[in-house]
Amino acid sequence: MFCYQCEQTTRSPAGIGCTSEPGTCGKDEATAGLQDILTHLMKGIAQYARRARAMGVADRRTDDFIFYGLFTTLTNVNFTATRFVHLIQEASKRRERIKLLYEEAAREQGKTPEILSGPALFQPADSLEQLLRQAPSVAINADVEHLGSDVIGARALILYGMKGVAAYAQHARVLGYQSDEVDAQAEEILDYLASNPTDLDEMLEESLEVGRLNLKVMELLDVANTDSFGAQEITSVRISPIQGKAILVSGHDLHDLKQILEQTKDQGINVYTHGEMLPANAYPLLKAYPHLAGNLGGAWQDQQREFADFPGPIVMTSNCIIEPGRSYKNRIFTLGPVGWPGVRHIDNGDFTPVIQAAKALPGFTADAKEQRITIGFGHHTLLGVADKIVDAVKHGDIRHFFLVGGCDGVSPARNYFTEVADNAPADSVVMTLGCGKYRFNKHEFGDIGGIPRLLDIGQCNDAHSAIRVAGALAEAFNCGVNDLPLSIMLSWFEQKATAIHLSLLALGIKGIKLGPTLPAYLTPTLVQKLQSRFDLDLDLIGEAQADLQTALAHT
Ligand code: FSO
Ligand code: SF4
Repeated sequence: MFCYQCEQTTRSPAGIGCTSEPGTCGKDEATAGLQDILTHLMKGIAQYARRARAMGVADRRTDDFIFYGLFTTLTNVNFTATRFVHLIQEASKRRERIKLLYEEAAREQGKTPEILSGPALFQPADSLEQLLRQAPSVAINADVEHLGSDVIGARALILYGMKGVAAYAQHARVLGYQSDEVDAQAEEILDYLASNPTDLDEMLEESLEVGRLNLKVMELLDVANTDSFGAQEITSVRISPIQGKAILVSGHDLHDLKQILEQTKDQGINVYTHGEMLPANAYPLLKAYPHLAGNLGGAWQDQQREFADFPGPIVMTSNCIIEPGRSYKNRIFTLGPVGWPGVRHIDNGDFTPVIQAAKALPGFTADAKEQRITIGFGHHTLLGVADKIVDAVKHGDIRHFFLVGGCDGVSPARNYFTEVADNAPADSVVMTLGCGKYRFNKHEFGDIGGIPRLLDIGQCNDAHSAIRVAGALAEAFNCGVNDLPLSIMLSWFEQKATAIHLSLLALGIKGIKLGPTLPAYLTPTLVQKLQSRFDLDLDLIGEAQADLQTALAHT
C-alpha cells in the first residue's frame, strides 16, 4: 500500500508515506487498495460525465455518486473493506450508465462518441483477491519511478483537494443543495486528472482551480446550513453533562444531527454534540430542540477516551473516526460515508437502534458542575457588528486579528496553535474554526469593549465565513485583505484542510503559516514553484513567540 494523503503519514529516513499496514490512522492494506480503485473509477465516471454534459446531458445522480464516493476515501472516514467492494461494483455500473448516456446523446447529435482511455476503461475484477492485485497499478504513486515525485505530488495535491471539496459538497447535497456549475467543474478537474498530466506549472494552476471550486462549495454549504437551520447566533453552550439518558453525535453532518433530534423528541434522551459538531448548538432551528443538551469532549484524537467514558450510544456522521475501543464498539454507530468493520451502520435514516441503545444504557446519573463556552460567530453575526469592530480598530482598541484555525491531531507540535492563541496580545482578537480550537477554546480570553477576544466562527468549512469577514474589513478600510492587520495560522490534518488551504492560496492571501508540517506530497520543487511562479507564500509555522512578533510588526 501507499498513502500519503494526511498529516499523520509516516515520514522516515527511508521515505515518506504509509507503506505497510496499518497506516498511522489504522487503515489496512486492503482498504487502502480498494480506496485507490474507487478513486480511479471516479475519474472514469467523470470522463464520461464531462462529455455527456457537453452534449447537454447532466446526470445529477452521477455527480451525487462522485462526491459521495470520494468522501468515503478521506482520512478517518471509512475503514470497511467490504463496503469498498460494493462501492467499486456500483461505480462500475454508474460509469456504464453515464457512458451510455453520453454515447446516445452524441449519436442523437450526429457526432461520433470519443473513444476514451485510462480510468474510463479500467475494468475492476470480480473478487477481492483480484481487486487487491489490481490496486497497485492505480495507486497515486503507481508511476513514480518513471515520472518522479514532483509529478506525483502535484497530482496528489489536486486529487486530495478534490476529496476535501467532495466532503463539503456532500454535506450540502444531503440538505438538497447542489450546483450545476460546481458539478461541471468537479467533472472537469477529475477528467483532467484522468489524462495523466505531467506539466508541473499546469497542474499547480489546476490545484488553484480546486481552491476556487472549494470556495463555491463552501459558500453553497453555508447557504444550505443557513437556509435549513437559520444563521448561527451567539450562543452559550453547556459543555458539562446533565442527568439523564444520552446520545453523543460526532462529525460534521448537521442534517444527520437534525434527524436524530427529531426522532429522539419527547423520548427523555439528551443529545450532545462532539468534535466538529459543536457549532450545531448555535443554529436556531437546531438549538430549538430542548434536548440538544450541549457539547461534550474535544477534538477527534481524544475520542477513544471520551467515548469510553460516555454512558450512551455514539453516532459518527463523518470523519474523524478512529479504531473504537472494546468498551464502546457495541454502542458506536456509523452513518453515510463512515464505516468501521464490525460497527453497526445505519443507512436508512431510522435511528431506532440508537434510541434503544440510549434507553438501555445508564446515561448520566447526576448533573455535573455547569460549564459553558460561547460560540456562534459566523459571518452573519460578525458582519452584524462590523461597525463596532471597525470602530475598535480605528480607535486602536483592536490592533490585530489572528485566524487560528483548522484541524487538531496528535502531534505535540500542534501546541504552537495554542501558544499563538494564548499569547496573542490583549488588544488582538483570535478567530477560530475547525477542531483545532479545542486546544484553547475553554481558556479565558476576555473581551474588547464587549467584543469577545475569542470568536468561534464554526466548522472548518466556515472558513468561508472568515473569508467573508476579511473581505468586509478590507472594504471598510479600503485596502486589500493582505493589507489588513490579519495573520492566518492554519493547522492541517486531512484533505478538507488541503482544499481550504488551496482556496486561501487561490485568493492570493499572503503570509499564511501552515503546520505542524508541510504536506508530504509537496516536494521542495513544488513548494518552490508555488512561491516563485505563482507568487504564493507557503510558510511552515516557526516558533510561536517569534511568529507572533513578526505578525505584530506588520500591524
Ligand atoms: Fe477536524 Fe477531522 Fe474539520 Fe477535519 S474533525 S480534522 S479538516 O475531519 O474536518 O477540523
Ligand atoms: Fe497514512 Fe494518513 Fe493515509 Fe492513513 S490516511 S494511511 S495515516 S497517510
